[in-house]
Amino acid sequence: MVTEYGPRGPWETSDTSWGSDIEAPGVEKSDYYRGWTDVIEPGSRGNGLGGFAFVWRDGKHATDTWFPLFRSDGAPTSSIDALEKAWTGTAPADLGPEVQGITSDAAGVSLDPGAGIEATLDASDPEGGALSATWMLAVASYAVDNDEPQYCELIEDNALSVELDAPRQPGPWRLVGWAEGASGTVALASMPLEVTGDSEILTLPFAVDSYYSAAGWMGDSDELTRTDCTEATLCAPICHAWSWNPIGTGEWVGVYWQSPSGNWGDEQAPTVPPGATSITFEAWSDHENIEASFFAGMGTDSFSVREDDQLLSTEAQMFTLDLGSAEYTEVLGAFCFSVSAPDDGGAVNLYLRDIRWN
Ligand SMILES: [Ca+2]
Repeated sequence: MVTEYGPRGPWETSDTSWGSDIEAPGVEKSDYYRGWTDVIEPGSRGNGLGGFAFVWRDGKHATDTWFPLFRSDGAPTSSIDALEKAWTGTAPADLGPEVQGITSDAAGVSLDPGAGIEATLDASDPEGGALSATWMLAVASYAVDNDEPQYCELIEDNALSVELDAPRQPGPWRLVGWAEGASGTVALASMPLEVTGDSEILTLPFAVDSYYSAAGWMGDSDELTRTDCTEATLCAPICHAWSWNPIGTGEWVGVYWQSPSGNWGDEQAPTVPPGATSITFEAWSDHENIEASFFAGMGTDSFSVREDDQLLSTEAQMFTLDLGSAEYTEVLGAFCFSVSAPDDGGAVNLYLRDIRWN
């Protein structure tokens, strides 16, 4: 019995010179599943009981690509074709794309922020069918052990060859290309990118989730748990969902977005250039009239903006925090919310989406 089998983990594969994990392209992942099912097929050694393909679920988020056999929007990957053949003896009539990798002038080089990149997804359909592509720029991390949504952005070009701009924020990134054929089955290749420059200085405008973590839990946070936003979209603006079961009426709970994660003031915070005018975001709840406060700036920050008595409803609403007169430089707390327990003291779900410094 093989209790789980699949592609090698990030801890087993080679890294780039700057330390990013190198993810196997679609064909290589399919080969791992095929290889394992050949070995453990019942009868092949006389004692095989079978095994569990790792892992039979959707990606939790668009950036959770390493192990899931389904993309975050539910599309099956070509690795499932290999499993179907192993399990039933018959491959699907219309096989998914075979993706060998990405060819790009940005492979293995240091990029300036915003540099032009050309990339081609080396993909084909086994039956010779047409393929389209979905490209995304994502943070280098794979969310293998992390439920927190991570930043990514879609590139609005569905051709197998694209031109795009490198991220403007220095750091390790990756370019992910998904090929899709008529069957709806998808397969990816993933290329690490290195953007060099001063990573302590952010570039406006920015999505708060691209540089800050929703890690600073406060108040009645022992009763706060992460849940999922229900959207099954690919690389949508990051949506956070929490379920809070207050220990009583009169309680409150809050979350600060921090950089780096867990920084309450002991570590250097990123510098944000002057000129930001507002912080915008959407917020809602599963209850009507949940009372919320929204703020930015904490601890050693040289500014503080705050809006109290904001009411959340069951529909997503856009909120704005005015930064017009805020004199900030390093920003420790880029965003924060707190909410009060509902009048009945019962459990409440909270949603925050697409938090941006403009
Ligand atoms: Ca096909």
